[in-house]
This record gives sequence, C-alpha cells and structure tokens, in this order.
Amino acid sequence: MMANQKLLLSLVFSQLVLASFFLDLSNANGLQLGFYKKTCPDLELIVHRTLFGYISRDQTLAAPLLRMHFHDCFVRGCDGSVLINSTTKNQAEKAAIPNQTLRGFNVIDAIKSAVEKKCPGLVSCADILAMVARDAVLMVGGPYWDVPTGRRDGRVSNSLEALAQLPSPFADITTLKQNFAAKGLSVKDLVVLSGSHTIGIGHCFVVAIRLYNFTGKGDTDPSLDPNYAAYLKKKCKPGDLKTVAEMDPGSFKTFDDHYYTIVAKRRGLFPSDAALLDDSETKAYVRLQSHMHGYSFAQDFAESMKKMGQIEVLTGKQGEIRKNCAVVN
Ligand code: HEM
Ligand SMILES: *[C@@H]1O[C@H](CO)[C@@H](O)[C@H](O)[C@H]1NC(C)=O
Ligand SMILES: *[C@@H]1O[C@H](CO)[C@@H](O)[C@H](O)[C@H]1NC(C)=O
Ligand SMILES: CC(=O)N[C@H]1CO[C@H](CO)[C@@H](O)[C@@H]1O
Repeated sequence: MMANQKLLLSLVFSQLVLASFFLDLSNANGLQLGFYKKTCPDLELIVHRTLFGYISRDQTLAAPLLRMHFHDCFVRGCDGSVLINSTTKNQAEKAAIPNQTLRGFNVIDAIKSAVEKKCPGLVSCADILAMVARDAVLMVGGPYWDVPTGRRDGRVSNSLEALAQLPSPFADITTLKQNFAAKGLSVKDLVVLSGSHTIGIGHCFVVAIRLYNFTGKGDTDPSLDPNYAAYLKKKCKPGDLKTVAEMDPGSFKTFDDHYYTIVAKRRGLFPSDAALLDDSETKAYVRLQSHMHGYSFAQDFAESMKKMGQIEVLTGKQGEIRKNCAVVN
C-alpha cells in the first residue's frame, strides 16, 4: 500500500473514532455504559433474575413494564417520576387517566428491594425502570440494546403534567409528531416506537368511541377496516370498563413485527396507530416493515429505545437516589 493511502486511511479512521467519541458523549446525555460497574457489579444480573421470576410466570407483564418506561420518559424525562405514589397533598402522575391502566409497580418494587439489599442507596429507580423495559422486551422475543446508566430520580410527579405530555390515543399524526418532537424524538422514532404495540392490550373503553360514536352520530371510525370493526364490536360492548382487546391478536405476548402488517391492513387498535398511515414518512415505514417482514424493525427499535431512555435525564448531583421507588426520600 502506498504511504499516502495509508495516511489517508489512518486519517479517516481517526476521524471516525473522534466522531463516534463525540457522538457517544452527546447522545448519552451524561449517562454512561457500566455506570455501576464498580459500585454494584451484580446490578444487571439482579435486575434480570428478579424480573425473570415474574415474566416466566406471567408473560403479559412485559408490555405494561415497557409502557411504564415510556410514560416515565415522556413526563419530566426518565426520572422515575411515574413510580411515585400520590399523597394527600399531591396528585402524582400515577393518578392521571393514561396511567390508570399501568401495572407492574410491584415488580419494580421487588427489583428495587433486591438491589437495595446488595447495593443500598446507590441505584436509581429511573435506571432500574430503563433496564427492566429492555430486559422485559428481550424476554418476550424482542431485541437487546445497551442501557447507559447514571440517571437520578426526580422529586416531582404531577398528574396534570402527565395528562398534558403523554400522547393521546385519539391524537392525529400532526399532534403525535409534535408530542415526539417536544421530547427530541423524530418522526422515525414515532413510527418505530409505536411498534411496541406488537405486545399488550388496550381497554375496550378506549376503543369504544371508535366503534360506536366516532363523530357523535353513532358512527364507526371509517379508517378502521369494517371487518375488523365488526369483530371488535362483538368483543367490546358500549360502557364496558373491564374487557381488553389484544393489540396484535394471536401474538400479543411476543415481541414480533406484526404490528406493521396490522396497521397496513387498517387494523391498528387506536386512532394513533391508524394515524401512521396519514403521513408519507410513517406510512412508508409501515409499508416497508410490513412487506419486508420487519427486516430492520428490531435494530430500529433498539436505537429508538436507547434514545427515548435518555430524554431529559437527571445526572450527577441532580435529583436523588430514591430509597423506595414509590416515595420521595
Ligand atoms: C405514539 C403514541 C402512543 C399512544 C397514543 C399510546 C397509547 C396507548 C394506549 C391507549 C394503550 C392502551 C392502554 C390500556 O388500555 O390498557 C397503550 C398500550 C401500550 N403501549 Fe402505547 N401508546 C403510544 C406509544 C407507545 C410507546 C412509545 C410505547 C413504548 C415504547 C408504548 C408501549 C405500549 C405497550 C407495551 C402497551 C400495552 C400495555 C399493556 O399490555 O398493559 N406505547 N398505548
Ligand atoms: C404505593 O401505592 C400502592 C398502590 O396504592 C401501594 O400498594 C403501595 O404500598 C404504596 N407504596 C408506598 C411506599 O406507600
Ligand atoms: C354520542 O356522542 C354524542 C355527542 O357527543 C352524544 O350526545 C351522545 O349521547 C353519544 N351517544 C352515545 C350512545 O354515547
Ligand atoms: C396504577 C395507579 O396508580 N392507578 C391509579 C390511576 O388513577 C386512578 C384515579 O384517578 C386510581 O384509582 C388508580 O389506582
């Protein structure tokens, strides 16, 4: 090889190393891979093992735990504020309508207790939630991603903020794009992270408006496949507060790429799922993953989750390390 070619190569290489160095720093928002490596070397193992105890008994827990991390990150950043209980003086995020269907708080508490036994006062609830969401997805067949840690727990949790900042299942594509942009997430992140709806359930009372009174005239949402609407009407009767519908019927317990086929067939459960067909970029992604059997979905999902997990995080001396995830110290 000629000397100047070598030089050129090494220049390109050092540029790449430099570029990735800066990218890592700026992307990680002050978080760090292996933040607890010295202080709590068994952390990832404790989290994984304790979680596995629950998920191996009840696979449906993976979905609400993933959703919990999303709800945490979208309100005041990923600071564990979704885990805080209301008090006589404060209506916490948990009390907000979209949170009423969250579950799995007991799992987080059990993991936190197990972690506290080994490494007292060191590991934030926000970090635990981020690792749990990752491991939960992995345990039901989804991709793995690195979770840089070092998040600190917030001291504020407010139900009105949750209501204002969490995207509504009735939102149109413009609003959804704004909701995500407000958190530094792209249109691609929106369509990729919506793929979470390949696992889990939705309550009939959320879907009912689409089925029975979409514009207040006793009508059905025309964006819904009529055959699917008929199927859902059999399942979801007006006024039913209890029944749930699988978001990916037949495989709602496993993390696969069916979501995009479902949305492409106009069988997404919520208007916010259907809305992904109303924008050229999100529509193209839905079509592509549906035709190509999700060929890049797993990798895209891992990337977008890593990004979501870094929204407005508290680091360094900010916030606190909560002793009990449900109460501010
Ligand atoms: C794009 C905006 C989004 C809207 C409007 C939305 C809305 C909803 C709604 C209304 C439910 C049903 C809750 C119930 O009735 O019990 C739900 C379930 C769920 N969502 Fe989303 N979601 C969105 C994005 C996301 C994201 C970004 C994630 C994760 C990263 C996520 C993960 C989940 C999961 C896993 C479930 C199933 C929960 C269970 O089985 O209990 N969603 N979502
Ligand atoms: C938080 O609230 C839940 C549900 O009401 C309850 O089971 C739990 O004991 C509470 N935790 C604390 C520490 O108060
Ligand atoms: C449908 O919506 C309209 C307008 O909001 C309302 O007046 C009507 O009572 C609703 N019907 C049912 C069955 O809920
Ligand atoms: C999980 C949780 O805390 N859910 C609460 C959501 O808010 C309602 C009241 O608005 C409570 O009844 C639920 O317990």
